[in-house]
Amino acid sequence: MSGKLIVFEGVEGCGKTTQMTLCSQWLESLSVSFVLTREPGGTELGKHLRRLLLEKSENKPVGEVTELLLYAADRAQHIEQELKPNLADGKYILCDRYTDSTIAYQGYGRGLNMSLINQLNYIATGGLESDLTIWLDVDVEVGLSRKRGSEAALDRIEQETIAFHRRVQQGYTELAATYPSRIFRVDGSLSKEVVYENIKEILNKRLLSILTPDS
Ligand code: Z5A
Repeated sequence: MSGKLIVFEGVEGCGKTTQMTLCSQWLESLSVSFVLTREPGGTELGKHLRRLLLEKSENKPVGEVTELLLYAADRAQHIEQELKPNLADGKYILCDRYTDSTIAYQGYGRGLNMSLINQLNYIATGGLESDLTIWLDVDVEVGLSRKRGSEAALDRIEQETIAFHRRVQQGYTELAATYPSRIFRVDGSLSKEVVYENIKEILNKRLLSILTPDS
């Protein structure tokens, strides 16, 4: 596979969507062939799974293991239908969330068995790791207040307790310390413009320098 898988991770409201849009405009200006995608919901089947996973359903709560299996199912479909073919075509893939989200949310957040999560991640991905993961690090309160200040209603996971989101944040902190050559921390509390410049610098240094030696 000759493309590159670039993943954006972080707690709610950390700015993934904003930065992925800016990065896609940058790649376009460099004539780099890319696709934008996300988990959950990067395929037709995944869109149904995303709705089931995120809609609020007070009367029919989603069980924790069920939730884990649905994220794994979404990922397995995403890999086969989107990620593998586009990587084989040599495309850069900008992906909103991937396996580290499951470790952070279902592992650290929900406290599910980490070895089960790792096994499921492996089954779903066949071992396909990101080439580079940008972790947008913002305080949980900052991210949630950005979301609560926006028009959109909070979904099922956003409505979890602050303690849950803090455990998720702890998960990202430990993942970044464990995989320093794959996960790059970017301070997401800075202005959108500064965050974008910092991400560009990382991408340029790590992935794009061959394509764009002068940029
Ligand atoms: N999940 C899981 O549990 N397990 C898994 O395996 C996977 C996912 C794959 C959906 O994710 C949920 O799925 C998620 C984890 C769970 N939990 N929830 N909910 P999602 O990525 O689709 O949803 P999200 O995490 O809530 O992301 P988001 O809503 O798309 O937010 P974002 O993309 O990180 O942020 P944004 O839309 O770019 O920005 C949010 C607001 O902040 C917006 O008004 C911006 O204008 C503003 N913003 C952005 N950057 C800045 C800066 N730098 N300064 C000030 N304001 C800013």
